[in-house]
Amino acid sequence: MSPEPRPAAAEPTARDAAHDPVDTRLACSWLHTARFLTTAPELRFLPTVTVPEIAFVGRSNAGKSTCINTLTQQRQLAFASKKPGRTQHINLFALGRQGGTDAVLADLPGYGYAAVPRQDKIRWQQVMAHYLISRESLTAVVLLCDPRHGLTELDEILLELIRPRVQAGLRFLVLLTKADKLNRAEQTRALSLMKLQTAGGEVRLFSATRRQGVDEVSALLWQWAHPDGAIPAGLTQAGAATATATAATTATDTATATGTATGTSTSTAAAAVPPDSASSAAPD
Ligand SMILES: Nc1nc2c(ncn2[C@@H]2O[C@H](COP(=O)(O)OP(=O)(O)OP(=O)(O)O)[C@@H](O)[C@H]2O)c(=O)[nH]1
Ligand SMILES: [Mg+2]
Repeated sequence: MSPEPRPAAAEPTARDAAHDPVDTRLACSWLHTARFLTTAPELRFLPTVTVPEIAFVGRSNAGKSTCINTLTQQRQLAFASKKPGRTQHINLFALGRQGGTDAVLADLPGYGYAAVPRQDKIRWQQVMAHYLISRESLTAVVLLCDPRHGLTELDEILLELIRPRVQAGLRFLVLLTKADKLNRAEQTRALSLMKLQTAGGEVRLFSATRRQGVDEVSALLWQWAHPDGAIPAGLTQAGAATATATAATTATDTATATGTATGTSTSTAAAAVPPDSASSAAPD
């Protein structure tokens, strides 16, 4: 555990975004355009992307894939499963209207699941570290953390890994997932604690089943992807106002992702992250 304060988040905040209802409608409509782009076992097989890329990272079973499905209002876009370790590749989803792409979401394999063989653990953690350090299009990271478990040692290592990039402008948000499992007092306590741990950084409560935090997070992602406020072609405010908010709650693992991994990356050697032998992510 590092005594250093965690990376603080960049402005503007989700709270600011939530003050503007147009932003929320636009954001939800935009997120609903998400479609599968590609899947790859490691960074060097990912295509080069020239638009902002937002990665969802965190412990196995934290709810990353479910969060992506909820935000995009699609039931089976990303793999989600009760069984930890379900996502084993880096999966990219393109966002944008009329065939255009103005941002990409990345669903990363989770870490910390004890039942995974040691070699697989090391490989996944290296894949993730390599991606976080070297992926040039990465402009934002959403760290999902189940507040019932708090930050794990591997979460702390991840925070240290991305600190230099956060200081250089990478956006960063901690989502306290499965907030529906906590009562109101526990939620308040968890939020305060995580804000302390992230040195006042951006932290939000999130529940896929109750859609808690969905509008705020959607608006924040929209702002991250469109920092100059420009509305992409084909996404008018009138169109956005009619966007459906079909809630994707808990998705199942029936989808198959068979995208072709193309392109190259200019990345350097992966940072060695120790396997998490102590903790185990128990399925809910
Ligand atoms: N109660 C509740 N359960 C949730 C929520 N989000 C996800 N889950 C459940 O948590 C389990 C794991 O969800 P996933 O989205 O597959 O988690 P993941 O972080 O992608 O897991 P890996 O791919 O293994 O890294 C599934 O059974 C989900 O239904 C939530 O907000 N509330
Ligand atoms: Mg997953």
